[in-house]
Amino acid sequence: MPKQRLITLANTYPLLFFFFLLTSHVFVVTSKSTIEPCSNSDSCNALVGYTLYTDLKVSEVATLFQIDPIALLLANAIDISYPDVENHILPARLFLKVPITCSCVDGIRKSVATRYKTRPSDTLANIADSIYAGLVSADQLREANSISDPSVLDVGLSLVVPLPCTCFNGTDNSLPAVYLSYVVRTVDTLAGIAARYLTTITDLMTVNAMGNPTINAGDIVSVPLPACASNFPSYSSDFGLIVPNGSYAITASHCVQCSCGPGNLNLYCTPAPLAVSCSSMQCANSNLMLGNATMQATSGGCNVSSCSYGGFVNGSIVTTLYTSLQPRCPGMHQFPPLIAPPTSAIDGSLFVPAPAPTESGGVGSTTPKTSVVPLIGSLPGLAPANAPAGSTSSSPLLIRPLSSFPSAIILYLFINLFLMAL
Ligand SMILES: *[C@@H]1O[C@H](CO)[C@@H](O)[C@H](O)[C@H]1NC(C)=O
Ligand SMILES: *[C@@H]1O[C@H](CO)[C@@H](O)[C@H](O)[C@H]1NC(C)=O
Ligand SMILES: *[C@@H]1O[C@H](CO)[C@@H](O)[C@H](O)[C@H]1NC(C)=O
Ligand SMILES: *[C@@H]1O[C@H](CO)[C@@H](O)[C@H](O)[C@H]1NC(C)=O
Ligand SMILES: CC(=O)N[C@H]1CO[C@H](CO)[C@@H](O)[C@@H]1O
Repeated sequence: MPKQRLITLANTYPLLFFFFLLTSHVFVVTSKSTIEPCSNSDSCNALVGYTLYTDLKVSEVATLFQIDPIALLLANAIDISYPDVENHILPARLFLKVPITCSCVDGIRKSVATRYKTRPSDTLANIADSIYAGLVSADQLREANSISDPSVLDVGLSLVVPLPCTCFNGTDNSLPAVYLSYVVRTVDTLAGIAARYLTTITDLMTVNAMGNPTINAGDIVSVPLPACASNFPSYSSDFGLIVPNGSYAITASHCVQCSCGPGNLNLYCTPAPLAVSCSSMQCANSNLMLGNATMQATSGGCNVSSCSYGGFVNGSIVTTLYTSLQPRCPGMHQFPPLIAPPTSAIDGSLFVPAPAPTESGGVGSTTPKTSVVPLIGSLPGLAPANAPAGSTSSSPLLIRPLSSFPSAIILYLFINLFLMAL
């Protein structure tokens, strides 16, 4: 039930509205989300878990969140080499991880870069609950856009859609992590979420400052995902890049693609397979390209030279040549498995874990773009960088953003009822 309608009703017919409230359960349903206080103006990479409300093209989902369609695909390890992949139609109820930038706004972490253009027959409730799948509430939309009368929503308004996100210093238990804001469904349990994202109930309870493991549909839980951090200099435009295990990211104006896992959590970057013109990706004083390595077995061990990505600075791709002597020569680099653009949403929920590269012929699996990337295992100089946008994170607060609304109305109704009874 759209809450803005309830407000109007409450002002006009308090008694009637009170009985309506008694018979509905609107006022007991309050959602919780994890709020991270912040003080810096820094930002971090974060993800929101989004379930498609209808069939949408890749580019349409990207437009909903004002993000790059390629970034959306790669964050979900979807193969971007499919022809016309941006116009591929994704099925309703598919679950996607949407990469967003998490900022610090009015002292708390949130993302405010997303705008939605209202269409005929939109209501705040349907924008919040359906189009943005519960990532925002109608009340939050009303507040963020100072809408005094939500019952009249003009067509073509550009609404700010505040999205929940957390950074927590880019770490979880001192290891690099990216946080996924996950909207709890009726069928979810904390144990189920922990199992799906390979974490523990304890960790989820700590991250979300929960006193007990109870979650309710509509709550938004922050889920830490192990990730590969970068150590680009602070003046690079992709400073703080951090890529979750099992996924890819695009950077340097679509010239460079970085991936994380599965063998280790060292960020691994190569030229991106997109037809764009790029500055040189060759390491100085060598014939190695980004991601290339040479190995030479010597009596003292394996002499490994590798060409690594060092950030995007003033429109140039920074490359660094690392040479090291390792006990033995690393094997071929394993990439996170890519999946074909999804055509059906299994069980309306999620991505089944991508099949391991060895399980050839797994459903929808495709081989990564080996054409661009011959590579090796652990590269020298690519240790996890411990350099996410360093924020000072204080402990999280669990608040109930909607709770003030129903109690205020209920109080108002009681007063009205009392006065009428006199
Ligand atoms: C990264 O993902 C791979 C494949 O899903 C998994 O085997 C590995 O344990 C993960 N690493 C971490 C640190 O979670
Ligand atoms: C390792 O290889 C690099 C480049 O191939 C070379 O410059 C260097 O001298 C070698 N180091 C050793 C210890 O062999
Ligand atoms: C980037 O360019 C600006 C001016 O265009 C210059 O002041 C700055 O030093 C450059 N930064 C680097 C790291 O080269
Ligand atoms: C933030 O993360 C860095 C490494 O990424 C770590 O050195 C630092 O202690 C962390 N700060 C806090 C407050 O956790
Ligand atoms: C020597 C070597 O491995 N060269 C490769 C470096 O990477 C480029 C593109 O990533 C490949 O095309 C080269 O074959």
